[in-house]
Amino acid sequence: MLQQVNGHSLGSDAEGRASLKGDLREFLGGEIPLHQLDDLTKVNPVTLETVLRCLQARYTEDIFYTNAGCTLVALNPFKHVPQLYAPELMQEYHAAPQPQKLKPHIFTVGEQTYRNVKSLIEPVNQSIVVSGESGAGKTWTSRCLMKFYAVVAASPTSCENHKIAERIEQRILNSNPVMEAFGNACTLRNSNSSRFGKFIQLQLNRAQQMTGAAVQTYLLEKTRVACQASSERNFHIFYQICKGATKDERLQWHLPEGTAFSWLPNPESSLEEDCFEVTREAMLHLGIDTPTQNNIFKVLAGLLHLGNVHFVDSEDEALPCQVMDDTKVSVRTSALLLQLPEKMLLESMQIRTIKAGKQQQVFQKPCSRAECDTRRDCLAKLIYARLFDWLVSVINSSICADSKSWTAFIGLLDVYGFESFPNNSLEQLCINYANEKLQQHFVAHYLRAQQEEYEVEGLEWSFVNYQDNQTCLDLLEGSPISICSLINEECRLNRPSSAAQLQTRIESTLAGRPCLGHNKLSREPSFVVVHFAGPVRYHTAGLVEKNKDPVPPELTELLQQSQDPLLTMLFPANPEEKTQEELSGQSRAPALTVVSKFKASLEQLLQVLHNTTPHYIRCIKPNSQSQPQTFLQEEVLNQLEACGLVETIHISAAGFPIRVSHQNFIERYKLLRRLGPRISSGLGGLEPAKGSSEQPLCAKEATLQPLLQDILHALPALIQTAATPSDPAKNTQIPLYCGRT
Ligand code: AD9
Ligand code: MG
Repeated sequence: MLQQVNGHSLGSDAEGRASLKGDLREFLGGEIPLHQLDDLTKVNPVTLETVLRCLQARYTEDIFYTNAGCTLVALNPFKHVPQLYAPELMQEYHAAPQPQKLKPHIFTVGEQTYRNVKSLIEPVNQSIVVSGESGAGKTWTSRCLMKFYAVVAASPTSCENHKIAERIEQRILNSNPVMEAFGNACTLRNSNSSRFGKFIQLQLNRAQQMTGAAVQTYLLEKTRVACQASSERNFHIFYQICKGATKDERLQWHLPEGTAFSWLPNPESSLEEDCFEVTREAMLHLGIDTPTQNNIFKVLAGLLHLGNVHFVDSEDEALPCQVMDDTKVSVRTSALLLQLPEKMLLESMQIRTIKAGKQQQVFQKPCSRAECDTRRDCLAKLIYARLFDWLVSVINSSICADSKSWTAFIGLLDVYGFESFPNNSLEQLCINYANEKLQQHFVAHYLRAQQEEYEVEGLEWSFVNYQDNQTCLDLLEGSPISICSLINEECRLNRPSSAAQLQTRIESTLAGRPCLGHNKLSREPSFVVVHFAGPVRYHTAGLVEKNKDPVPPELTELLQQSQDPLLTMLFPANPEEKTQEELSGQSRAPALTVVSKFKASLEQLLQVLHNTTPHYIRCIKPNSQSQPQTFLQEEVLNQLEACGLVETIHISAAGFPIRVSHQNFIERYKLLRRLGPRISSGLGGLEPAKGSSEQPLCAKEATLQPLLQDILHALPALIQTAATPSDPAKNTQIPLYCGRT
């Protein structure tokens, strides 16, 4: 029996598996088992159903990678497959004359980018965009690619900074456990979910050795420090210290075994929390010595105790609300660990300082219980976010090569996947906005640009339709009015009922926009955006406040009083080093909102990506329960649809897979003009023709022979085209061979 999903008829899961072999002939009219189809462009006809069945057949046979034209599809095995990532296999792909002829693998993409970097004219920066929904395997894939480059691009020299002589690639790999301990957490979708975006540039010298790396992070979900959705957890590092601290450390950090912390929900065991030693070891290798580490962990313990401080309403409104009796000890412990005066710590949460009038007179106002809670949480977020940024800068200073020692980079982009929870807020809006931008980059770079180019070049081509997400991006960020601009506007207006106002304004000003969904069912103020990956309802309660991300100046001033060496470094008392948040609290300069900052950093990222040759890996999650051997058709189908995989395959199947700029082509193959007459008579020797004044070809040129073989069949036309471009100034792209099957 077939089931109907999104208009596509599908076999049930069990039936799908049982009937795979039978389906084969129907799809191919041949004898090749479906699971042996390495490239989805060869599935015939290319439909969602055939693509799905091919992927399922391969998954059933434990084959997790499949080519889809320009993209590699990676199915998450949800089990360890060590032989798939063995160093010997890395070497095999690296040594292969044509790695694309081996089984599809992330190492093929890795090797391809590695080879592409080496251009005869100038090194070409490459990027690998790893996408997919939360838990699909993006971080895993990026980690494996980093290991691949560490093997194939190993540098012969070791670096001796920080008193530890070791290879740079090892140090680069060490950045992963540290960043994951501090930036990943268990969510409903993934027990090791990245709560920040990451772009790492692996820097290569002319000899193609990895000489360093630079990490850029995006929007850490800092609210998680003080607030975790039900069934979710705080950042791994908090659990790691609670579980992994030694007896002595427990004493120093005031973490007696079995202490309950409000900010450590769901303390049941997980794999990630057993990694304290791994985290510490990696930190050490990155130059963070043991005393500094202990300082970091002590501050984190201070935050845990801060989370146990709870307030009760005061009976007299003129008085600040008080700390609950049984949590007074938590104020004391937290102040001790953060090395802050206890009274000042408490007052910074209980009393608001307002500056008003031309003279900037100072008034003090007692805070309500809710305000005290907000200020406590704000303090924790402020410290954690600064600590995270500092860690990233330490990592960068430990792994980044100086600009003279590298000539090109391979960028790996691992940003949080598309998210849709029962309750979505500003974090999800930013995450999904980033995914829309990346999808647009893919569409613009591959689906649209390629087809437009064929048209310009006068190639025979029938246009393949694809889902363009421009309308969604117009809704999110377009000018003059968009969801982002309205959220920013609400921040500026600073109205008390911003949640309801925001909903009303979105509904009235943006009414009729195709990607603004209907908002009939929700009782709470919200709006729905129809993203390329599906509709998401965003609740507006608290959204405007989060966008402002206000930091009361008293809190920064408080932290500047700390005697703790780490906090002193993170919050310098020198007013010249004041950050924008601090300044905005004291001056009238409008603070940049979270959305504005995020938008700016995304634009920067896309600029970098535009200047690289991009490669795409689409990670697919076969089921949402993280179970091995379970392929849920509906769930996979939704992901295939969301990323427009079928359209990609159509274009890849019909298009020209390799494009080279005119200048690069001439440079690379000018040798052919000399060889041309001899090639046509059977490749001849490398000696010049008798009586010719040409020099004999040198050995280096002779190594180009395999390349020449590749394009022999297209040679006469190519030489003609390359030698006489219609408009050389246009830098015409030359399709090297046609991929039509
Ligand atoms: V999120 O957007 O950060 O929430 P990711 O990064 O897409 O997400 P991640 O790489 O963390 O997902 O993968 C989720 C889990 O799937 C991992 O913790 C592994 O347990 C599992 N996984 C992913 N890929 C592989 C693999 N190739 N082999 C084995 C895998 N397990
Ligand atoms: Mg991740």
